[in-house]
Amino acid sequence: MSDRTVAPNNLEAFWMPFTANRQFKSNPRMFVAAKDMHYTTSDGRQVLDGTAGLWCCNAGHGRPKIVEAIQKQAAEMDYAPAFQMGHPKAFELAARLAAKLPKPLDHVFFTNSGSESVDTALKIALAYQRQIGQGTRTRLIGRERGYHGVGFGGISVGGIVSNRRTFGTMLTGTDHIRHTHDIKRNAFTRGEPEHGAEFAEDLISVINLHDPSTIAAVIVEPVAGSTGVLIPPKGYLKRLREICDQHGILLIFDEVITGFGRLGTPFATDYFDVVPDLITTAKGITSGVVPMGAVFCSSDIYNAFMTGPENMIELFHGYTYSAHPLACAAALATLDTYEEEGLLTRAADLASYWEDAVHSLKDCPNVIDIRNLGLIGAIELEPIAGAPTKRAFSAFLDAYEKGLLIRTTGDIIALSPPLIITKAQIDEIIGTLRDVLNTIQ
Ligand code: PXG
Repeated sequence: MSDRTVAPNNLEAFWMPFTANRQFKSNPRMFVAAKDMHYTTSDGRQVLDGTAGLWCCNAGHGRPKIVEAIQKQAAEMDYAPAFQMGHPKAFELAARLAAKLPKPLDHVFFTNSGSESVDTALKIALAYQRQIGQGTRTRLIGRERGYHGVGFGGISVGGIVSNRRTFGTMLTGTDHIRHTHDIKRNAFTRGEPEHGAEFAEDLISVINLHDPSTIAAVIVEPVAGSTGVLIPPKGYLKRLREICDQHGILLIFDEVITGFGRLGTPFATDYFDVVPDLITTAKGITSGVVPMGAVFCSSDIYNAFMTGPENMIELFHGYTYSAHPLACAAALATLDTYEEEGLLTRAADLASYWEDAVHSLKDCPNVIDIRNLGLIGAIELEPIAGAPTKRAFSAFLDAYEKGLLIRTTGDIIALSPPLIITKAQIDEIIGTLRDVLNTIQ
């Protein structure tokens, strides 16, 4: 047995994130290696990755170009100060990303995670409004069931109750519009639901309540991921854009999940043909290999800060590891891999096969809804009375035993495989899931 396959004896010290620690530690599940579409467990089993890690390993695992780039970068230059110094790969990466963005988005601010991207975008929005003489615009609007990471900014505009309940009063001056989930009217819709564009009108109520002159920005996930995959109703995002335009409010798309090919276009903004003022990303930017995030904005926003004495810092914000050399090397190699293999649009080729596959689970026990878009799928289960989340978690455990990694939230199973998946592997995911749904209580 090689040292990498040895499971540790002592699991106590590590306080695991978003995990039932005691349950995990009494029956641990360990991955020790990963290649292409599969993980290897510590007991030597292969597990098919139905979730691209946590929605991040879009190019699959152990991709040679990315591995080589990191190795080379670590040997060449480990770190360069992020403030008042630069290194070439940061500029090269920003330019390559800018070239992929819809106009007028063309500037990039680097972070290390989705949570940091969200905080960065919210702060840029507030500072920008002030910069253009709209300093009364201090409110930030999010949406119920929204997930924008776990920083105080992100949980304040976020709408997942368990992520907020225990953390005090958070940011003041936030408000929320309703989520768009409407299972009564839209159950088993393929792709974008017909019903619910009118939920966008909530924004008008919030604007009227607070007065537009107090609102800086609205942030939404184009497709809500973490909460269990809520696809926006037809026309909804366009309507949000119109309302923001009418009232001088910035629109932020949180594309931490939808960015980098998940919907079959480079970004969700391309898919829905709605261009926000700011986009937050992370995850797929390096295919999950090195932590990195980025916020995209327009020259208008960037240039609004490029005033005052030239020796002055324009935005008092940034991270020690913004544009870390290892992350930049990984991201450049990831973009190469995406481009060489056409991965940023590959989900479009697979989308209808994927849609038929996930919807074929409709008649399995306890399935109350199935949703899909691009290479995202969700299967919503009827909760066990008095024991919410238990049914889906049993599915997660059973799937893992049967060699498939899925993700569950509440009683919803979410699927988001690496974009390199084959049709045979899609069939395998669905076959295993059918077996799981027929097995669990
Ligand atoms: N915004 C969105 C839309 C996200 O999905 C974040 C921000 C925060 O990113 P970081 O890198 O700070 O975690 C996310 C993260 C899940 C799951 O299973 C989703 C996320 C993270 C972990 C699990 O749905 N999304």
